[in-house]
Amino acid sequence: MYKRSDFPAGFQFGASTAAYQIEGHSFGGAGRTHWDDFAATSGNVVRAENGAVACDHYHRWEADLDLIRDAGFDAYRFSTSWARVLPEGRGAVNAEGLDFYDRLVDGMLERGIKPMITLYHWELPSALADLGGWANNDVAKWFADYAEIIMGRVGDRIWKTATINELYCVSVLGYLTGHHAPGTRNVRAAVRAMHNVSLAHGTAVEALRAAGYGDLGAVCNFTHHRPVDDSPETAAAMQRADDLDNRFFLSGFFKGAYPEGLVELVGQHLPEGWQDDMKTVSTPVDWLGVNYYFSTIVAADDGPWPAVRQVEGPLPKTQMGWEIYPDGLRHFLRMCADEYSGETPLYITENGMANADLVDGGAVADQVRIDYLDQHFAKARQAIDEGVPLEGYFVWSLMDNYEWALGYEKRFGIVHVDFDSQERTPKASYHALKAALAS
Ligand code: IFM
Repeated sequence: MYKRSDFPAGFQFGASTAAYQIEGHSFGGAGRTHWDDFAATSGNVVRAENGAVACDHYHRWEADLDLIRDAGFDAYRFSTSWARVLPEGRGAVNAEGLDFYDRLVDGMLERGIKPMITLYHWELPSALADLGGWANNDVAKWFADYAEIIMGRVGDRIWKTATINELYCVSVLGYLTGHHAPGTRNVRAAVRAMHNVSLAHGTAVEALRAAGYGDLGAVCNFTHHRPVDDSPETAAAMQRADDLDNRFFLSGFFKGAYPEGLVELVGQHLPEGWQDDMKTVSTPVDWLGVNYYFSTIVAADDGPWPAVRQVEGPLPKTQMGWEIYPDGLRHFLRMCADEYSGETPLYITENGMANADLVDGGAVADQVRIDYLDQHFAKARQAIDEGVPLEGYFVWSLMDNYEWALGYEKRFGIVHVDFDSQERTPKASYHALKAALAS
């Protein structure tokens, strides 16, 4: 396996998680979220599972931080829950929630782990969802206010700050496909949400910068596409898919404009005066996070925008059914640096795979994950050799957790979690990473 010593000095290795996926949202006075509502609606989530208990990290965080330290990770990418800090989304603060994140950050520092915070990883307070959530223009201000509150408490000890995780998933999966909360399927709401989530990112960066915080970043997810054939129809579908999946948010952040083709097709749904917001959307960031998992085959579809269909591909697949295509990681690192972010430092903020892992005799043999990680390390290293300013890699995820609409059965962790007993069992991949980071 690639080792720490195969990467430049100072390259940071870390593990990622997210609040709703691990904490246990029924503990500590957290407010209701749109994921609780989505999961309580028949047919949305496998077995209607929710994040009420999840990995019980709210009570087990010290042992979980020990696992991060013992693996030799430099940093921990965690997220704070908006609804835990502000149960109604605005107004009264839940002091217990702020105290929890305060202890958590101190716990990282005590263990020599750098805290990388993500301010929003999908648990919108239900009270704000009632007002239209990300489809409501006011969400940018609401989000920036929340960002200032949480940073006011822990920001003095944070290594790096990301605003919103995977703006694509927040807006497109939440409001176009309806696969994620709030489960809306409406093109107008979706396009508005895409803009509003971009504006919320920029508004928060401006507010935090003005308040004196630095090392502020954005985190985008990317999907690699291969054409089903070489027809002009497929080429056009590839462009629509790329604009929507990979370029919309990057273009907003780094060019202050959205892809022309996309604006031509659905720009009529953008909120009035959206052009005036683009200065805020593109307020400079100090780093960019790249989340990458898989590739897919794209074909043209007859339906309305984006008129794209995915075709089953031949490559080995993960438990999610996602095709493993390590060179996609290099592709997007190059695309970001060459076409958008330039010299801005990049971090791979998520990469990993789900596997149907089982504990056998106290061990979990996940060689397939070790291979996956190693192949992606090779591509990260290649990108650095090609000149990409890549400064770190975070594995998704530290431990098995709530995989959103797919409930608890998709296991992404390098640590196995028994969701009945909450027992943690480091997998072979955890031990392999530990050895790689020690050398
Ligand atoms: O579990 C998710 C995470 O919340 C966001 N990025 C992708 C992961 C795997 O689907």
